[in-house]
Amino acid sequence: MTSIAHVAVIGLGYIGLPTAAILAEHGLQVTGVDVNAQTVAAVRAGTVPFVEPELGEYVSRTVARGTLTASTQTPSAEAYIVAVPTPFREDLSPDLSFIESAGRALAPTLSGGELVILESTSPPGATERLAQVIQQERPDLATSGDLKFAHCPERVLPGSVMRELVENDRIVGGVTTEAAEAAAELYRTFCRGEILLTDARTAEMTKLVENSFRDVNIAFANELSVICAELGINVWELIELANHHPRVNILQPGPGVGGHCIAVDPWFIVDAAPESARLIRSARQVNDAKPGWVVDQVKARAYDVLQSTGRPPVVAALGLAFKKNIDDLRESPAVAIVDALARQLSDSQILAVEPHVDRLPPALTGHPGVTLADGRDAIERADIVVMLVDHDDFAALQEVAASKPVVDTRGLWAKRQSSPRS
Ligand code: SAJ
Repeated sequence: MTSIAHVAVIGLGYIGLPTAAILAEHGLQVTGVDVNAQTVAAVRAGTVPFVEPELGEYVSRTVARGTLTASTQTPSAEAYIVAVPTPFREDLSPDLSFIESAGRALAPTLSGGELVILESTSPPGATERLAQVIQQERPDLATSGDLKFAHCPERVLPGSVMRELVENDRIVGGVTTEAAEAAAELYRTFCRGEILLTDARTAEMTKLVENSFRDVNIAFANELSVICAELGINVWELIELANHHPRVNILQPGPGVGGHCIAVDPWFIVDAAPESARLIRSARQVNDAKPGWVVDQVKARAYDVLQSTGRPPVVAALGLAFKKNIDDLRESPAVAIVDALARQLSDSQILAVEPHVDRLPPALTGHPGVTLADGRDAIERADIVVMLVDHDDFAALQEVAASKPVVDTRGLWAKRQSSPRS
């Protein structure tokens, strides 16, 4: 059992808020801290400022019970969990400024003996850097050496966060063994998975490696999709067949890799070891090049339509989210592709279909040729169909597109088998 009764969770985003709510659900007194006053007001009112299944119930219940509160100011607490963003800069190096300012904001509230956990995905050495920032602010506590620092990366999948927080195994890396053990006890209050202890740098690297593994595997699939297009082979069937081998598990090609993690975290490894991280860098480049390849595929078909009809084609773009069955359009390759098509086929009309949103994202509102449309209607009006997200809703629309040129980047419709030659 943890002896910690009051936790401050700094950063009420996709990870911080669920973590705050689940700790509060298990009886700890939790203060969620965020620089955004609107986020704080939403949580105080028992509501959630973004979509995540089940999170709303946890927040409203714990706020009503009084175990979860929110503030723009960091309070004194026995443990602090820092879950702020770690974006990368233009030169692809990690930006630790949010972590450092969280450290500076919490330093004055310390009195000695507290546990400070970094949850933000971070390059190796970031937890030690956070410790350094805090110790510089509080030289009085630095010498006594009894502040405890640990890194506990999250690995929950957006859309299943509340379940995965409880069920997933958890890596806990301490700057000292004592810190790792204290952090492990805190996570045991709600985590039913195995809790594995290590040092802070290994924990930081573990998280980066997990996402890089997936990125490299997806890059392999994306490279295969380009090769197969050249060779006239159905890549979906190819991967399905190869995956019947007991030791082969190739992921799926797509229009590129989106989201806030897999397309970002590998760069932290590249930045930390630029000479040696050759495969990891190359995978990022392959995945980042895929949207441009998709645009070229659509443009080739647009040229054919223009040649045969004498008018610019209407394009139906199916899906804008960064992956299937979610409403999150941020860092989405589908949005980047529609944006590029709108620029490069400026006389064409582009009918963007995204059943999970009711308005276009800001990146697309500036293009007069792009409008949000219903799936069936868009396909019926289109000369070319480009499938960008494999939302379940789109599976049934294959027939409507039967007679049209289709660029299926996800294989939702193209997963048919080739027939053997007789
Ligand atoms: N994608 C493909 N082909 C695939 C699988 C995914 O093109 O076979 C694309 C998706 O369409 C999407 C992108 O990759 O654009 C990322 O989607 P994802 O489902 O692979 O991952 P995220 O970003 O939603 O969540 C990942 C997860 N990491 C791993 O599975 C190793 C999650 O467990 C992490 O907690 C999360 O990153 C994070 O926060 O780091």
